[in-house]
Amino acid sequence: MLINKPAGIPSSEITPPEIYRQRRRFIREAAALTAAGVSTALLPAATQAAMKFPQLRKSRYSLTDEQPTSYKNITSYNNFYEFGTGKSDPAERAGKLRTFPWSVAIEGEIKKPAVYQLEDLLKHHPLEERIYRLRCVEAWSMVVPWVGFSLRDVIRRVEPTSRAKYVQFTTLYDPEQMPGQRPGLLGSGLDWPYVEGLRLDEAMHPLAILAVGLYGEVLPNQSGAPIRLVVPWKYGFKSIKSIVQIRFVEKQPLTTWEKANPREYGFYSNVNPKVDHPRWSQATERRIGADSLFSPRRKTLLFNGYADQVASLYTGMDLKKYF
Ligand SMILES: Nc1nc2c(c(=O)[nH]1)N[C@H]1C(S)=C(S)[C@@H](COP(=O)(O)O)O[C@H]1N2
Ligand SMILES: [Mo]
Repeated sequence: MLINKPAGIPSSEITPPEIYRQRRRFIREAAALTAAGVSTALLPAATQAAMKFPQLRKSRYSLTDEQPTSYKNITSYNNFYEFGTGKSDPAERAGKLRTFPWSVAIEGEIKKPAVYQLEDLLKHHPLEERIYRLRCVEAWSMVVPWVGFSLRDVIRRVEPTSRAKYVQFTTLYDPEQMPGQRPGLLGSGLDWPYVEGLRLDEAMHPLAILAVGLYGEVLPNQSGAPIRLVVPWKYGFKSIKSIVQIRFVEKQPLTTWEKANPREYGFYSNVNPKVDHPRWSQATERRIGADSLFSPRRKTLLFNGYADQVASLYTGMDLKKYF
């Protein structure tokens, strides 16, 4: 699936540093082009090919055989309130976000706090393709072939102390680049920057990933470039985009959506057909691109279908209380 091998080099001879240098080059190219406002669709095929990840391994954690949603749908129907609340706003407005250079401050209750360059994370953590369902709290869903690496490996590398109980993630705050963060017409009423959080054991679950691409290509800005979280058993809003800080903390972080409306959005936000949103049912969903207004609605599954893998994280917890 859109996996590109550099011409003339058999896979067996590609060494890890070579792959790393290639990734670095095309991420820089892609970033420079998007920063210049160039639509990648207009670029010569050779340049487009350079933006694809070579040598992606298939993950054993792609647990669905459902048809992936089209690239077009995944990248034109988005939630990214930093660029407006409309579904087409992110694709229309995020193009100029500068995603290179990019660093992520990893800090708090860990032994190795540092500001990590994105390239450094890519160098240390091999990428793979993970096909996951994504279920939005608004009762629609998609199937996305992400490119990413496991969050767990990053956490192990920074060595949490015994006081680390939660992980807090923060999106870039830059009203100049993100019009939705300015007071005014695009205002969503959210408090910026966007903050999300996971319990440390949730963050350590092998299904939780940091994604840097989709469909074998560098993430387009509207999808959360250059690095975003993907937690497939939770509602989409937990999967925070364009991350600049990962902080290990003792107390449960106050997330953006809880702050905005604690009655409607809880910290856990596990996909659960039996716990309705106060204003609508969560029992069913519509698959973007596949279902029409007349199609029968799909049943939403507990933990978005990942119950066999994640249910044990919540043994003994009242999921109606910890929603
Ligand atoms: N920073 C940030 N991250 C965000 C959001 C946002 O508005 N800002 N929206 C969330 C919501 S509600 C969803 S459903 C997913 C959507 O991801 P997608 O646009 O790649 O499908 O991103 C999540 N991450
Ligand atoms: Mo969402």
